Amino acid sequence: MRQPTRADKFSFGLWTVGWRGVDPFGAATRPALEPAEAVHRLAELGAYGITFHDDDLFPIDATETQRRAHIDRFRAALTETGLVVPMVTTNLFSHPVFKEGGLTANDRGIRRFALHKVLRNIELAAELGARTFVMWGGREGSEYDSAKDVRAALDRYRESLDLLTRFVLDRGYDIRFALEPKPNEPRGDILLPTVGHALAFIATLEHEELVGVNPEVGHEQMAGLNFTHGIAQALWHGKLFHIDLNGQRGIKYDQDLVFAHGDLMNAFSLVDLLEHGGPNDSPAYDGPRHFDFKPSRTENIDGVWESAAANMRNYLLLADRARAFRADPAVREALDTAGVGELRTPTLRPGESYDELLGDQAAAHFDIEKAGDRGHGLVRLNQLALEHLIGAR
Ligand code: GLT
Ligand code: MN
Ligand code: MN
Repeated sequence: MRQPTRADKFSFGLWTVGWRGVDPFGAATRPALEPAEAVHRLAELGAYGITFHDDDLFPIDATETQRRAHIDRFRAALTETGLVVPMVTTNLFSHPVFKEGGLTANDRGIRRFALHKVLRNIELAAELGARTFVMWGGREGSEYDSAKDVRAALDRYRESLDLLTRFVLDRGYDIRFALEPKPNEPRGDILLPTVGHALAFIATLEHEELVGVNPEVGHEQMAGLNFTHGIAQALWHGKLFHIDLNGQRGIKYDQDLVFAHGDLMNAFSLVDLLEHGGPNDSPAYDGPRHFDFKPSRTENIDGVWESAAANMRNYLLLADRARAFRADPAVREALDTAGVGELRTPTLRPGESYDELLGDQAAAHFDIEKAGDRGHGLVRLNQLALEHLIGAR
C-alpha cells in the first residue's frame, strides 16, 4: 500500500492530535502539544493541511501582541513544512461565556461578542489563505424545551450567517462557510442537528451560494442515520463544502474514533462514493479529506501519531478496496442485476405529460405479479462488497 502524499489532501484539526484526553470523568492523560510540533509531525506523516480554532492557537484573552506572536510561530512552521491551512473555525463553546449559546445565546451581549469573535477569526482565515470556514454550533441549543425559542434562535443564526457572507463578499475574501451538524453533546439538543436540517436552513439564507455543510461521520451516526446517504444528498445539493472523517460505533456519545474504526461497511461505501461517485467513476468530491478524531486517552504521544497515520492509511486502504470492487466483473454483473444504473434513466420519456402516462397501456397493465416475484440480488451485491472490503476477493 502506498504512503499518503500531499495530493491525497489529508488534513487534521490542531484540536485532534492536540487532544489531551480530558473527558467528563477524568483529567488529561497527555501533555500539551505545541502547534508548531503538530505541523511538523503531520507534514512528516504525509498530511497536506492543518486546521484550527482561534482558541487552539492563542488564548481567548490574548493581547494583540500575544495573538500575533502565536500566529507568527505557527506560520513559520507552515513555511518550513509547506503545510497549508485549508479551513479555519471559531471556538464558540469552551469558555463559560458560551455555556448558554454563542450566536443564538439568549443574552444579546454574548451574541454580539460571539459574532465579533467570528469576524476576527475570518480575517485570520483570509490571512492564512483558508478557503473554508467551518461553523459547529456545539452550544447552540438547550437541555430544556422551554429554555429556548427555537424559531427566534434560527432567526439569529440566519442573521449571523447573512452578516458573515456579506462580510466576505465586501472584503473580497475567497471563503465559503460550512455548517457542521450534530444532534446533541455538549447540549442536550443542538440546533441544526442533522445534514438535512442544515440544508433546509441554508436554503433560507441571503447568500446561500456561500454556505454549505461540513458533515461528520460520527455526528450523523449518533442519530442512527446513514452517513453515506447524508453525503450523497449534500453532493446532490452541491453543498458538500468540507467533510469530517472519523469513526463511531452506534448510537451513543460522540466517539471521534479513527476513521474506519467504527461502522466499517459505511466507511467503505463513503470512500467509494467520494472516490467514484462522479461522472464515469470520477471522484465526487475534491476537497480536503479532513480527519476530526480524538486519539484515545489510553494512548501516549506515540499513540497519537500512530492514530493520525491510521486515519490516512485506512482511507487509502478503503480507496484501494473500492477501486477493486468497481473493477470486478462479478460486481458489474451484480450491479446490472440490481438495476442500480437503470435508476439514472428518467421515469418519464422526454416531454411526456401526465396525460400520456395516464394513457400508457404498458404502465397501466404492468405485470405487478412478475415484478413482485423478482429477486433483486442485493444480498449478493452486498456480499461482494464485504468480500472486497475484507480482502477476500
Ligand atoms: C469540536 C467538535 C468537532 C468540530 C470542531 C469544529 S470542534 O471538536 O467536536 O466536531 O468539527 O468546531
Ligand atoms: Mn465528533
Ligand atoms: Mn467535527
